[in-house]
Amino acid sequence: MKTQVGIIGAGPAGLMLSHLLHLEGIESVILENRSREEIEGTIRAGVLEQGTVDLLNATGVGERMMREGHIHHGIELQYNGIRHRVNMYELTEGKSVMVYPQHEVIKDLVAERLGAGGKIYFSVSDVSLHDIETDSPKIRFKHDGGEEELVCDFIAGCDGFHGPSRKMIPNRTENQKIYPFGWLGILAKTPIANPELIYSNHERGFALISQRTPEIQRHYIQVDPNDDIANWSDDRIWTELKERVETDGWTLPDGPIIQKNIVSMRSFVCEPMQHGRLFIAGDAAHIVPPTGAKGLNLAMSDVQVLSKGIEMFFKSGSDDLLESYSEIALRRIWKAQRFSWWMTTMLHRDFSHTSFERGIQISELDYVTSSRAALTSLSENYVGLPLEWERAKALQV
Ligand code: FAS
Ligand code: PHB
Repeated sequence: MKTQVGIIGAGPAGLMLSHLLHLEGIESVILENRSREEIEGTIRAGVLEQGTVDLLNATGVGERMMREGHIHHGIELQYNGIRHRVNMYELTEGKSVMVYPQHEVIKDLVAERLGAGGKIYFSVSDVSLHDIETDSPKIRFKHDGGEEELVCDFIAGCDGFHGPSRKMIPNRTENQKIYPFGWLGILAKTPIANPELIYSNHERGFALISQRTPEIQRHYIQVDPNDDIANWSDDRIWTELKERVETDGWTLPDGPIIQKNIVSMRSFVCEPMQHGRLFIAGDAAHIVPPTGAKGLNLAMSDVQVLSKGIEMFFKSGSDDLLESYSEIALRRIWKAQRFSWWMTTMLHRDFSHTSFERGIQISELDYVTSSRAALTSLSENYVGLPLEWERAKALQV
């Protein structure tokens, strides 16, 4: 089997890359080790930056998002039982975010790819990468019980944090921070709790009130990352959520919890993000704690730079932009890492903090919610910083 770009992983990164390449007449094949139903049913991200919304619309896969998604012009920060609205729309001269579930984005991209004759092999196994330092790297895999080999010009590793691609980059640096807290996330059948997301720093720990549809809501509470979900009855979860977010005159609607799980939190960056003809993107190269809602959006910005580089290679034979892929992508990644780390440390309760450190944390919230400059900085990061094309231009590529 032969193609121009072999893509491992049908997450947001792999699917959007294949779609962008297709729009430039470049062929790709996606290899995914889970089934279509599984990837279209995985509950993960929920907030899309302005740039991701614009990308989905500009490439013709935004119609359902615009119909079913919710545009949010602000978020609310809460501490000491008081809520403070961040008017991102006003502070960024008209930018906002869209609440539209990741698995719906996946459904839209899979439908688009298959509808356009794109090749996605689901439920493959034993994926391995070979000859990545040559001009014809290969991916070997099993599918329908048969041994297959895909010969490519480039391999894009979009296989998430636990995939094989990153491990093929020799002499890489893995920068990591593990946080002493995790998130217990729920999906619940209740009406929308609040018109905008609420990020609450409470004595008992962080809480986030988010949403999905008019009938299904997504909420998170800070818990011990090693805790067992079996210790968390639905009643205990609602009691803790209400304790951390309710204010005078505002109560949190509860209801049946239809899904709950605990995730640990880390910051992770792999440098470089390429070796030979292998390029990695998305969670394969970096992980952010979800507090800044950046993971999915970073995957989308990585593949915009990568697809431009591949397009330039096939159209002009120049690999200048590809040579600088890591450098360009990492500039935006580190800025998103900084914002996600900052939001996480400002909003989560670190029970090892001294009273002085706790005082500093509360004063940080006090400063941020009372300074237009700080609110503008938070807003421009939350709605999404621009892609580093300037850097590409500076590199005359
Ligand atoms: P993905 O992990 O999504 O996709 C990788 C794909 O590769 C998967 O389909 C996997 O099955 C496949 N794969 C893996 N190994 C393979 C192999 N050996 N062979 C073939 N295929 C293989 N981000 C946000 O922006 N906003 C949020 O609100 C947000 N909330 C989150 C909440 C939670 C609880 C979590 C865990 C994450 C959240 N994220 C959020 C981050 C998340 O959305 C990721 O950043 C995003 O899925 C990254 O996309 P990909 O890089 O495509 O990786
Ligand atoms: C979500 O809706 O899943 C969500 C929203 C905002 C975050 C993280 C997750 O920061």
